[in-house]
Amino acid sequence: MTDPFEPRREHRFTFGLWTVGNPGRDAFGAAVRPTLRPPELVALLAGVGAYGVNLHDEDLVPFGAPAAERDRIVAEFKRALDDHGLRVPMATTNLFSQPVFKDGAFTANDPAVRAFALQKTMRAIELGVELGASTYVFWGGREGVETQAAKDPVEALKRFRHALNFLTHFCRDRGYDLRFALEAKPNEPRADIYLPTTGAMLAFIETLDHPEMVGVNPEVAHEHMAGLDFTHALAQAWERGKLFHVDLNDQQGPRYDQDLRFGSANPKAAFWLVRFLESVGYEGPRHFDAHAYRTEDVEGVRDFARGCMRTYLILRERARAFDADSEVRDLLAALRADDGSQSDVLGAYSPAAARALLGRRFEPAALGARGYRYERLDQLAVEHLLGVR
Ligand code: GCO
Ligand code: MN
Ligand code: MN
Repeated sequence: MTDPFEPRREHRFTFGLWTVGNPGRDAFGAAVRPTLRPPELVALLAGVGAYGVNLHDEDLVPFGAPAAERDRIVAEFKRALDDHGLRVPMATTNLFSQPVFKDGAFTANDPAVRAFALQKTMRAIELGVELGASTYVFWGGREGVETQAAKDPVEALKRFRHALNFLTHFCRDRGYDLRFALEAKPNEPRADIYLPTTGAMLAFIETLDHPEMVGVNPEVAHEHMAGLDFTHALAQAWERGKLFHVDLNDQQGPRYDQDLRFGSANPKAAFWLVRFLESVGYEGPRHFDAHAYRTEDVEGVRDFARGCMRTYLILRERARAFDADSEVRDLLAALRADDGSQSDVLGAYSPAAARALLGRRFEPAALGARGYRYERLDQLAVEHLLGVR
């Protein structure tokens, strides 16, 4: 029998070069795994059933590499993609590793740093387009502060807006068919980062010159670091047609960004988010922005990557089983029951509807006495999740 949870190309799972390529370096210790070259990472991902690979400019081309070297590296990478049938759906810019970006990039106080950040991003966009990317991610990296003395927060927003406007105009001028996806994170590596949540990004997007080109890339860990519900972030983005990309991983509460294997820390939150993505018909890539435990060797990295994808597929199956369960269906039908008796006042506003509503008598005591059966419903979800139903 074929394994229904075996990841395959058609599932559209993607990983960043920086995720499976993470050699385990952290703030307290050195690398623990060999640094695999990008073509080797392409082979590794193809071997575990991924659909594509995403990258920062510097994951592929070292910072400051001369043009000839860049072209050689890109050609070799493209050959590896062709040989293994992998795509590059998303690309992004590293605007955080080099010392020049220690005060941020688009929001840095030094105008020369801001201009350099724009130039680096334009070149990285050219690289992404050359590799066939259709989504371009902007994660703020160091766009923040340790002290409010450092930057005027209103000015910082204006700078960030200027940069995004400049880059949308650049893409339109060049005829690039790219959509931008803004990724929020509340903190790390700066003490506080601007536009810290997906909701903040969504409000900001409406202030841009070309909001139609710009959506979001919510990340599980980042919303959880802010103590927020990830499915709500997804829903707000989806409802505005702004869910352009998603970063799947896991996180144990508000602490440093852990980038854990998808579903490994909060399987229940992962269950709800998979159910959401599948039920609304999200068609973008399912991107894993996570990395293997520092205890792992390269085989452990494969275990990690397979684990992310298998857990997604298992949760998808569990969510379908939950929604097909007749007891769940009955409970949900009862919750959604509507006898139409309020439809005259719950439609669009009109003076007549307002008059009708002001004159209506309600029975708040009776309404308040109702039990909603959410305990039973949630227990059913838990039992499906735990595999006993
Ligand atoms: C992080 C971020 C990054 C971004 C990546 C792509 O917390 O480090 O999640 O991994 O997703 O830079 O923009
Ligand atoms: Mn992250
Ligand atoms: Mn991310």
